[in-house]
Amino acid sequence: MIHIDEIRLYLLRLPLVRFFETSFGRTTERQILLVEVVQDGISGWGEVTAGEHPFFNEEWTHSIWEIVKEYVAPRLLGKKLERAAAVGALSKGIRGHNMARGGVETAVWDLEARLLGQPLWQRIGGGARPEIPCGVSIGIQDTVDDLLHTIDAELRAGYRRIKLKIKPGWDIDVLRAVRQRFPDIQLTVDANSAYTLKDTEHLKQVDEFGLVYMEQPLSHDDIIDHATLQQQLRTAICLDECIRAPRHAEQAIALGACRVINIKLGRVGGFASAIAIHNAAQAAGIPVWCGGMLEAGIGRAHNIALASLPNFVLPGDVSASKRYWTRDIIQPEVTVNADGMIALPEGAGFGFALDLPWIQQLSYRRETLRA
Ligand code: OSB
Ligand code: MG
Repeated sequence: MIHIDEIRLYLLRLPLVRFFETSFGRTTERQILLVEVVQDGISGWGEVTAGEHPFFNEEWTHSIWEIVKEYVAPRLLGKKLERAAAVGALSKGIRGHNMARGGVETAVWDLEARLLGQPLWQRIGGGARPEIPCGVSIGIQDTVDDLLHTIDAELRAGYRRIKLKIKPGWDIDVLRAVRQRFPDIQLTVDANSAYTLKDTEHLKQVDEFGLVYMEQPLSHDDIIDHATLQQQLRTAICLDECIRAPRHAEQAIALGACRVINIKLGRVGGFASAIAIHNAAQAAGIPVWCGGMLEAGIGRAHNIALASLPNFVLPGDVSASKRYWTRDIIQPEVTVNADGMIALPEGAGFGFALDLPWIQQLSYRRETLRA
């Protein structure tokens, strides 16, 4: 039985080892919001995956804080629940704000697994494979030369697929240069909604590069336009931003708007929703992979558990801690072996220890919420 006595929020400032640039902007430092849920002195932890600005979706660090405090926490505190899977339904009346809800929901899943002494990956029905295949997402660089060097280094580190961020002005010519240098690698691109259907002829040029898929070329909220574009492309479309709930996955699949889905815990509101999307895609023969939001260790560990479900057959964006941080907030840090795989951890819950002194040192805003 789950009954959360206390929810503690922590806001951390954590500089990235190197800037990360997408079509909607450059990030040099993350604001990481952690959620600790406490029951009888035992803690479960979640990490909110929202960005520092409402540019990926409508959420951002400070909207999360308010939504959790005013709406999500009051609906959970003092309630008795059979299972972590029931947390999502408590905040159903809140429209949108999936990342706020997901930060809390994933913390309760971690708590439940710890209370049962079970690894989180086992708790969610994962463990389909002992290690998960990893790719990297490489941001827009200052020069094509920088990009080629970065790709070379990531391939040497063992990563199994390379995803390039693209935008108008950093797309076809860049792809041509990359393919010339690396003709055989598993390659994908992600536009984060930088194009419209007016760019159809331009986008059709990606067909010559043998990409595994092109991620979210069109508007963040438009499944129908993606269906129109998919009909005119040989390259598979992978949806990210558009898929916020199982219903969106079902609709996108039915409309032929994508042939691949990127699942992110925060974007879909937590594990229950992520598992349902995974299952719907699996039933339709659509492969999925686990996306990333530049997470610190807790979010990264949750992603590792998720990516162990059977239909996560494509390498995802979950990679080693050291690509992001000089010192992560968990121990050991997430590492990737020479074959580009991350081993599932053995411990209970998300399976890594927290570096609590480091978390305390990094956090500059804290609040405890009680029933
Ligand atoms: O669209 O997948 C995306 C990072 C921030 C916001 C959106 C996205 C990304 C990434 C990075 O691609 C994935 C990662 O390395 O965590
Ligand atoms: Mg994406």
